[in-house]
Amino acid sequence: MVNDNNSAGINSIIRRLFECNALKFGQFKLKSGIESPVYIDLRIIISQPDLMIDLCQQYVPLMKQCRFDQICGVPYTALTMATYLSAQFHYPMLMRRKEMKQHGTKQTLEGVFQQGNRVLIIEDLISSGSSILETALALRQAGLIVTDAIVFIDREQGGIQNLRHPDIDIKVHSCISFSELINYLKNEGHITDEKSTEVLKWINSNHCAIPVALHNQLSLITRPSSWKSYEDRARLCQNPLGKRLFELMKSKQSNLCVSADLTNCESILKLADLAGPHIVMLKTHVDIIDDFSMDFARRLRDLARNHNFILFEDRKFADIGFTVQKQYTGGLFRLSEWTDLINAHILPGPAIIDALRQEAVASSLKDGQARGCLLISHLSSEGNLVPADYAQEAYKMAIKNPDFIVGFISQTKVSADPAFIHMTPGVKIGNEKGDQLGQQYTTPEDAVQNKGADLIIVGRGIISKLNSSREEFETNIILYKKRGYDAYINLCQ
Ligand code: 5IU
Repeated sequence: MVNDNNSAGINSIIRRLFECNALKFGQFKLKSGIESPVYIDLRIIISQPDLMIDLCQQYVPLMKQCRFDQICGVPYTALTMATYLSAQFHYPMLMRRKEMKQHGTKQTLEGVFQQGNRVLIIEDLISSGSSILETALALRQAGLIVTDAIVFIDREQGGIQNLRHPDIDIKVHSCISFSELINYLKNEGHITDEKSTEVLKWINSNHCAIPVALHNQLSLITRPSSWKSYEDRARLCQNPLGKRLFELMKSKQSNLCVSADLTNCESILKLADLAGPHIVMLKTHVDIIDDFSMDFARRLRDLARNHNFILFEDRKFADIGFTVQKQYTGGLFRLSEWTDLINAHILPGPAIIDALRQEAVASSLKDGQARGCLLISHLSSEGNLVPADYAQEAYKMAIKNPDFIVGFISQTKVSADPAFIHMTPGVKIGNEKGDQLGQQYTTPEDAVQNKGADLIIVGRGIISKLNSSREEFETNIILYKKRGYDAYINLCQ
């Protein structure tokens, strides 16, 4: 945050950064492959000692707010900044190697420390938070305590929220936010109004997540035993439906859910019968069916029993507890009688979970079948307004209700707890990036490896072949099944 005392100082730093090309505007390809209209490269300050000193001074008031014994810079740029801060203000430093040493002691941390010491992380800027997390994991693995990090620029791409996740729990303090920086450059006439609007819009719609492989490492600290196979994960589930789902994924060698977005009962039953051997779950939107009847629901349930898959009604409950109970049990659809799984928004607050659970338990007592609920943590549609900390709030509600919440409908990993399943829609094989109405597609491999999906949800990619020959339908669905499952298995190796 720019405060009055040091805003003059920080403004002069921003101007000098701009003048020496550390802040660039144009078209840049980022490490992630995304094209960005702005590029920030603070590495060059190592060649400008006066700028380096002034910039590091900005960290000092924030450091005074943190409790720590030692500091550690994230390699490489911030290593130089941490060195200055350490030497100038007499804070003992630690150094983390980015690459594992091939000879000698093989240690990744250099310097003197004791287990239980508190380490403050110094970084130049934050986008997803991955670099800070990597450093924090190395420090925590060595028995050090990490609670805070300081960065110069917050790119406002969700990194601060990502690191507030309860599995990570690092508070990041920043000297200046991206929008403050852009506003300053605009007000001083360094960039045009149009440029400022363009880059602020870009930043707002380009939030970034912690990569799946890194998120998975979190559980290595809390659960050192191997957990990655679906079998291992079934054992960790408190919810019997979650357990059944992981077991099905193992026994059917499938992590495929078909989204039966069809508008008449016969075609859904045909799909269920043809897809049944290859899927672990069939998802419905019953309110799009023209001729719904409870007889259809019973026939669908019989097919689900015969082919051994789970029935998921994508109802997206989002009302007060009193209302969702009635929507779940009553009306034309009487969902609680025949569906295994439903989903809910967390927007109305935690009572929505209690309300749905009460009815799910009552129905399970009647028919002996386990029921569960997913929380919606993200949406796949373009320009959706789900805020950056929504997934974290979903996670907090899920960990309070592990008996009922099976996992998340997500676009990135929400939890490192292997008992929770992550299901990802918006999956299609081919080059289509989306449809005409905001849907955004990704491949099975990208969904599993980069978006943290344990299970992929595929609608039109599969149902479009329902009226083709049986052989063509099967070849296509088997391709989805194989690509989704292989992607998961590859991730485990
Ligand atoms: N669905 C999404 N995105 C979401 C959520 C649900 O696409 O974020 I939450 C549903 C909508 C549709 C199915 O029923 O998943 C995807 O169908 P296609 O694969 O045909 O796009």
